[in-house]
Amino acid sequence: MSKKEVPVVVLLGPTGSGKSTFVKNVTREHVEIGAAGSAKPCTKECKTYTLSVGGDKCTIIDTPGFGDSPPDNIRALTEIARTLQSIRPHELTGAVYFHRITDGRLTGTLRMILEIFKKICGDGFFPRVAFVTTMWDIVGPVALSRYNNVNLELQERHFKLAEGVPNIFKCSNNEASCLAVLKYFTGPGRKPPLKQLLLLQELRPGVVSGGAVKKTSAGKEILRKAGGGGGGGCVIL
Ligand SMILES: Nc1nc2c(ncn2[C@@H]2O[C@H](COP(=O)(O)OP(=O)(O)OP(=O)(O)O)[C@@H](O)[C@H]2O)c(=O)[nH]1
Ligand SMILES: [Mg+2]
Repeated sequence: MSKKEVPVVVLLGPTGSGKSTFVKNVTREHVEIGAAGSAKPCTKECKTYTLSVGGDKCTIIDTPGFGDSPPDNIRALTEIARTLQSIRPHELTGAVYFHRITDGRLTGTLRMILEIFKKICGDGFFPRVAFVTTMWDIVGPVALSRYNNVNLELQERHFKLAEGVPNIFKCSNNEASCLAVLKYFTGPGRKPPLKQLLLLQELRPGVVSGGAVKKTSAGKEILRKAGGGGGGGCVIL
């Protein structure tokens, strides 16, 4: 990547995990945020923001979250695939996966969503993946050591996709903790991914249809599960 090209980082994860809140914290723009405590998906379309991270430009992409409804998940994956296809492959520098620390360990749907994420990325992209646990600002002193243990366990058991990567960040709903994540992807030490995202390798260039997305590894992962749900619920903050 030349110096002039701006690294692009895609934000992915379960609905309500704090992707849009992260965007709001680093851009200070008006961003649609889900209602507190609501399980309904909020962000429906990908949105791109370019900002300065310690003097370096960085582009981030907010995406629709995943939940327990396969049709909604296929729709989200199709939207993500369409957006990512429009980026030059070598500019897509990293992916961030979000998890609410207050949700604790990865069980059920949360476990499945991590598997979808891994299939979106593929092994060749794992060294450029970072994990963010959110909601640390509401963890009180009594629960802190319990959640620190959960964080460590997540890192050891689920988030260690590549060796030697300091890839887990705690975010406390403020600018500094969120910018620290993006610094991982910017600056002179930044490295391009070894390979393009698996999702993009598996799709032919051109118009991305839901049918094509269902045949990708991530699409197949979504279709392995049955479920229902959906809806909306945004407020502007
Ligand atoms: N206190 C606190 N609240 C947070 C944090 N991150 C997210 N929230 C709240 O959690 C709710 C959902 O956050 P969003 O940022 O909309 O989540 P999202 O991942 O963008 O969700 P989708 O767009 O549905 O995929 C909102 O009410 C946020 O205010 C955090 O770190 N701390
Ligand atoms: Mg959102």
